[in-house]
Amino acid sequence: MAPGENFFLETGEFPLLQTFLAMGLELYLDLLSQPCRAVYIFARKNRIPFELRAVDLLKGQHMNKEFFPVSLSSRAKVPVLKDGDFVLNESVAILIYLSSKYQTPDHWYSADLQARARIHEYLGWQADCIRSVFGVPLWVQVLAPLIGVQVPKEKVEYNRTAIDRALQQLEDKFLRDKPFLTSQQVTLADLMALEELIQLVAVDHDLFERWPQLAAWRERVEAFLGTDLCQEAHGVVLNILEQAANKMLPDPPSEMQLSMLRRISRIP
Ligand SMILES: N[C@@H](CCC(=O)N[C@@H](CS)C(=O)NCC(=O)O)C(=O)O
Repeated sequence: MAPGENFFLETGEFPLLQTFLAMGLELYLDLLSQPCRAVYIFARKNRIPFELRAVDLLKGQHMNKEFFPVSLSSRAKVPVLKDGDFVLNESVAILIYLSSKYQTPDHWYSADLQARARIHEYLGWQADCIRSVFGVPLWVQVLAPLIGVQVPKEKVEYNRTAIDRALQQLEDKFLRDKPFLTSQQVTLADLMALEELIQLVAVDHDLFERWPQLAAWRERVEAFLGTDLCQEAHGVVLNILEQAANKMLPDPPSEMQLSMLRRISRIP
């Protein structure tokens, strides 16, 4: 292991260590989730020490008090940050908290008013135009079939159109002729966008071939983050088709199936 690489810990077998570290930073994450990967990569890249509390969504662990105390999130969603007694939901809030508390390099979340406003402009747009759209193909191809559901063709078509529209806007409205989405350097916007795009690539490996400008942007962001970190963080989701084909994904428990059905019914 390279020096400085051991800054996160899994402490399940060491209760004393667990108690000691409970005073420090804990991150409840499942790397299958886009916002969780953004938080994970940000903490790792910035060498922020944290205890990883892995929550396997497909096994319904976010609904199980043993893995995910109710006090952490009224909505049973990851990511969650716990810093001593302070509990924080929402990936963007978590990223901003970490960037301020650990004074990460300014380019991530610039102190410059207008540069910061551009990051929020992107994040607001992403919440409207990407968040509910880019995750759908994974539901169509992997998650819905896990519980025996097929998403209707019209919805799949509608989603495809919405994805293309959003990708075009990413290039035209945000990237334009800059190296990164909102500035000349990597920001929280690039990290959040990359993780949403990775969710698409997981089930459409050739996606970036059709979007060369975005492909070049992805290369720049990943080169900055580091290949090893990206491979580690993206490995789970990028292998999901293979795992599904080999029947290696868990059967979601019944309480999880209900919430999956609700999520599928919200696909427009
Ligand atoms: N807006 C939230 C979204 C969190 C979220 O939707 N998390 C999903 C995983 S991507 C989750 O925990 N889903 C579990 C469920 O809804 O049952 C954020 O950015 O943190």
